[in-house]
Amino acid sequence: MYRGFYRSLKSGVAYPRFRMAGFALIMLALVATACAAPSAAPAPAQPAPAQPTSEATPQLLPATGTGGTPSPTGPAMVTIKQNDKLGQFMVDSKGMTLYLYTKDSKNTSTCYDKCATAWPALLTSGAPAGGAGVDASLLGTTTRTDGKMQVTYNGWPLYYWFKDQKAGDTTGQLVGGVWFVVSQKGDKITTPTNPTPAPTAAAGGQAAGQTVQVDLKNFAFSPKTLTVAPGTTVVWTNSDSAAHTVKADDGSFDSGNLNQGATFKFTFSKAGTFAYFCMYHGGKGGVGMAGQIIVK
Ligand SMILES: [Cu+2]
Repeated sequence: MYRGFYRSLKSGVAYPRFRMAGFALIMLALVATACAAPSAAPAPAQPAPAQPTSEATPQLLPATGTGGTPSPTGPAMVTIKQNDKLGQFMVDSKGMTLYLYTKDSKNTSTCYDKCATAWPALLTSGAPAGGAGVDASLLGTTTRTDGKMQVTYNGWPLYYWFKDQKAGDTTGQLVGGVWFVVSQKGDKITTPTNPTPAPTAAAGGQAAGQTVQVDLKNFAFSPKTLTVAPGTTVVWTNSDSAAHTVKADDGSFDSGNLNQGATFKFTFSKAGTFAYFCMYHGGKGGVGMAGQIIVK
């Protein structure tokens, strides 16, 4: 539903660039004043007008400047956004996705020069603030080599990705196998982002041969019920720090132990309803941590 919204928004916007520049400034001012009111789910319509064209550059992003040496505009604000592919992940006050770099060490950025041009640091000029869902005790800062303060979460320095153009974009996910969106707990989210969005469970059945994702998060399967076409491969990814399993009630599949970040795949070739559960936190018949795949 978000995707459809963005699509219609994109095709409907055709302002001349000089008008957009003024509009973008007004939007930045409006959004800046709204920073004091944390929101768990920024409205997609709010940040989108600031980057309406495919020519949008990182310079339009909040708190960033040119050449990877952005200037902080005040205390940074981070909050949580959700989509059905990645679950809940960290964004800035305008809904722009934030990333961690697995080559960084705790509280120390190793991303400078060209790296910092592609991945502008989330800078702050004061203690960063956390919106709804953010664990404020995990927020911190690290000083970059130019003396600027970068926001950290769970020790990970946070970055933007220059190719993200609007709120909700997560095109930096898995770039180089070292950049990840950041979970509420401050860990990398390992769920793949498909370049072409697959239809969601809410949109009805899937085309055969497709792959769909189920997240194991907060001791639940998300989505809990998924309807797919025969031939669909379901990929379960454990985003919790606790181990889980994916075990069919009828025994037709069993992942065994899945630690954090581990995945399990199963291709459903026959029609039917396949109930499954986590053997540590659920049971047969939909007890506790359980879900079902409806194949039709
Ligand atoms: Cu479990």
